[in-house]
Amino acid sequence: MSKVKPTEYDPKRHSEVETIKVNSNYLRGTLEESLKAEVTGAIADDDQMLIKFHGSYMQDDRDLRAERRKQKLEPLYSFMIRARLPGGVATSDQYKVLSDIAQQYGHSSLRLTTRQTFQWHGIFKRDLKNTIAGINKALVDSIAACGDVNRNVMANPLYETSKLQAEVYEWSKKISEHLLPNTNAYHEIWLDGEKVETTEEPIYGKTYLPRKFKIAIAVPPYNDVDIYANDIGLVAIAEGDKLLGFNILVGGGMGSSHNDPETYPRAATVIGFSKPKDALSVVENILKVQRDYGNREVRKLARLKYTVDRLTETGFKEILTEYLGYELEEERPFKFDHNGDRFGWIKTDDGQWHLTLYIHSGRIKDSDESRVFSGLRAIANIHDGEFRCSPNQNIIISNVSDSNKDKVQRIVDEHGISIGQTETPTRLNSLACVAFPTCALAMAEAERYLPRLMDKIEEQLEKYSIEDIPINVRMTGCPNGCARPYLGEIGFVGKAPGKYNLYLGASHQGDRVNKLYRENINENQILEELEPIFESYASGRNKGEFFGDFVIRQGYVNAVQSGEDFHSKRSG
Ligand code: SRM
Ligand code: SF4
Repeated sequence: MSKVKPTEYDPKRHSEVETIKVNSNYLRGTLEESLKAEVTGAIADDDQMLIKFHGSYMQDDRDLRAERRKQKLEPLYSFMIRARLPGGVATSDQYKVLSDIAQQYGHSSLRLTTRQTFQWHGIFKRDLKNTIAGINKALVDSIAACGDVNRNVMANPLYETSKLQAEVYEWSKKISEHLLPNTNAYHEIWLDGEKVETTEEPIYGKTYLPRKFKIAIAVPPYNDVDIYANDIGLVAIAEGDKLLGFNILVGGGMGSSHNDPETYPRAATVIGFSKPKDALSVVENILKVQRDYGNREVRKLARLKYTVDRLTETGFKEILTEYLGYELEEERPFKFDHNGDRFGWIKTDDGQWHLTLYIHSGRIKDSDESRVFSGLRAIANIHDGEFRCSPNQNIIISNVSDSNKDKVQRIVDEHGISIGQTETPTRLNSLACVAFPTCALAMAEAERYLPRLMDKIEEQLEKYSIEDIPINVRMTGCPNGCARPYLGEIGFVGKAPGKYNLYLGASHQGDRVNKLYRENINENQILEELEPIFESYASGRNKGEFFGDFVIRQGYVNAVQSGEDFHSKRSG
């Protein structure tokens, strides 16, 4: 195994993005000048890369591209802003501000993301600074929500033992804060902070990480954070309410490119156990191994999952041991039985109520069917607890007192918001990424299309009387995997407008990725392919057997254990 660090900055070998980072004066670039340029709604090319570290992406409205081109206008540029919200928690007062900002600058719409936070879309350049400053006034920021750094740290939003939950939530904040970049650029550019020269980035260095980096914490048996999709996963090991430590997982990730065997989704693997007192250092050192050994030449191969596979798991652990100065302890037994949200009211052991609402495709906005945007804002007016984002694009009204419970329920009813009692479990377990019109990388629709496809899939499930069995369905508009489609028992990945690759066979608990079953098919073909499988599942499943396991037992696809398996010829 080569222990040569490939990542000391070398402009001849390294990708252009590395040079942009090095030359950026710690993420400042020419962002201030770009914001002032009134002739265009865009910002300079290098700044488009750097602004990601500040939690924003430049985008354009793809629905309008052709028309604007015809009119010889530049594309309708605007910006997406993503909040950093460890564990997905916002107080009711914070939510009021975040919602009001969406009303003022973001078309009265908020996006609940698959990593437990809020996004605003369609912010024009002239409003960008006010918007980011406004978010910060609510004591929420967007630092490092995107870019080649550690992103929003996820943690289970809710389970019955409130003490353990509170502790794990604190860990998500601690890890997120610990891994924030040191540069003052964000405060200077967006908050008119004093200009302070940055002399070093103690954890990251001048080139930050080779690629984005993601961390999640899960408390078994709930895998609602999709722990296996993260660069680092921490699985809390507890005795009752007492946290004993964390099993450490590395190398999860979803992104891949169509027909490119070098790229693949990978479920993270367990490499050991850490006591709470060492956990921050373990996380920091894994990140540093990735910083020093990750691929800085080819961005598509730069995620930790490829570093782990290149070094081998044993090799990776050897280097980590060197960095830590000791070996991780043996992993402890754990079991997940659940991946997804639990809807409706639950009461925690401290006597507080929590209501998980089902938000169609994760979009908070008013429509003919339900007035989700207005309803949540009205709840914020009377609620003094929290709004918790789930990792599955839903929202939890959390810490509601007995006396407020009926009032909250009344607002929910008046605004036609779903509490997940009338939908099939399969619809409740479905996820779709944003895709069109804002995502620059979308090849097909997702958020706007999945609900319609689900209507038809539900008809089939009902026809074979399997509508009460939860099947995880995930759809993305491209193979980057933002709704974690490769962890779907049924995954749809956009190939072209109206065309999807159909993947089958992820585990229901979310620890095995799926495999390509049919390529480039339209809606009719999707339904034709799925119906006989549903029919056979209805009559041939074993007791308690989940759909993802059934399709493997029946040979529709092989189980995927590695990147190689993902691309090898399927059976069936
Ligand atoms: Fe993602 C890029 C949206 C979760 C893997 N993702 C993008 C961009 C920024 C497109 C771009 O680069 O121009 C999308 C912006 C669309 C828009 O208009 O908002 C985008 N990703 C999202 C969100 C909003 C999807 C959603 O509907 O909720 C999610 C925001 C999460 C957050 O709050 O931080 C989102 N993205 C994910 C996840 C899921 C997760 O992290 O659990 C993944 C798969 C896990 C992983 O990282 O491997 C994911 N996004 C990607 C990738 C592929 C990365 C790779 O390793 O190859 C890209 C493309 C890239 O980085 O080059 C990408
Ligand atoms: Fe865009 Fe692709 Fe991510 Fe969907 S999966 S949001 S289409 S990058």
